[in-house]
Amino acid sequence: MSDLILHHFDPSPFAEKIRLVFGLKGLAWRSVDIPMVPPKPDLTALTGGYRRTPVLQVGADIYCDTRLIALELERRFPNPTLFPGATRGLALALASWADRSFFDPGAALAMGTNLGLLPEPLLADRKAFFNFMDFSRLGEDVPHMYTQLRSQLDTLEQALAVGTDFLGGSAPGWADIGAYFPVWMVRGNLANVADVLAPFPLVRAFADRMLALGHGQRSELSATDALAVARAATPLPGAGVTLRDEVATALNLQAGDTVQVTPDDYGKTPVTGKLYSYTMHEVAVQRTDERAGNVVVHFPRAQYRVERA
Ligand SMILES: N[C@@H](CCC(=O)N[C@@H](CS)C(=O)NCC(=O)O)C(=O)O
Repeated sequence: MSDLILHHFDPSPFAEKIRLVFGLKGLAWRSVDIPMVPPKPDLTALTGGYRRTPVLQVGADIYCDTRLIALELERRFPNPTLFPGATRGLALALASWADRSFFDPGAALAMGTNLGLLPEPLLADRKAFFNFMDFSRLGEDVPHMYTQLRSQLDTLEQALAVGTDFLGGSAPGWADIGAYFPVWMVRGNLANVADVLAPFPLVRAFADRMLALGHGQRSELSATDALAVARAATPLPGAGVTLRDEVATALNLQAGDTVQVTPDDYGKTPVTGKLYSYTMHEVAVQRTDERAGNVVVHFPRAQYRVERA
């Protein structure tokens, strides 16, 4: 099987989710360090324009968004599972809480308390990118964001109060990774993190258990070599279009039509290609790039818009 290649940067909290999946599943992977701000020409040669972090590459298949990357890793490496104790549906649903309600105040605090330390290009980019943050009041909003973060930390504390090591019982899974990654972010970014976490002993112990999962076996790869891997590989056949009625009737499309796929929340850069797969949970487009060759770019179906290009 081709190598797993993660395109990411170390401080990325969303990438930390996937590094923890590698840890949980004990996987070896290649790490390509990508820039924190555009331009990201080597990444977008693979994705066709998608710029968010992280992106998983396996040969000539490119997987965007942590929600799809997790499912793809589960499909390829089912043991140990990301969904212990029949938590699959709940864990997938919980991602909306983790990625938005819990992550947002943590991200706003990480930015708001470190405003003076952030490089100007990063600040300028994120102002336009994080459309859910009000940058004009990031500094003055710090106390408010603490209240928001604390309320989510307490929600997690209550979930852990049943007394199990992890949310689904004795084994860690995707639900835990979602619940933990905002804690990982604030631990790394807030100077007063000991005070912030002090009222939540179960969260602190849980975070230590999550940290112990590690990141699997990581080795570095250059972006140029990752592009060469894509060029030399052939994309997997894919699932085809399993929801023909939905595609034909609701979207007025057919397999092979030129479409664009765009995140519906933030970082809304469309990716254009030929419709390759369309299932309940995934949409994929095939595209050709001078440096990456013939690639298939996969996205989650939920929270992405598919339309004729
Ligand atoms: N829904 C996406 C969100 C990813 C996301 O927001 N990642 C942040 C980094 S933690 C990002 O893309 N920042 C801007 C960038 O890297 O260019 C996912 O789950 O992968």
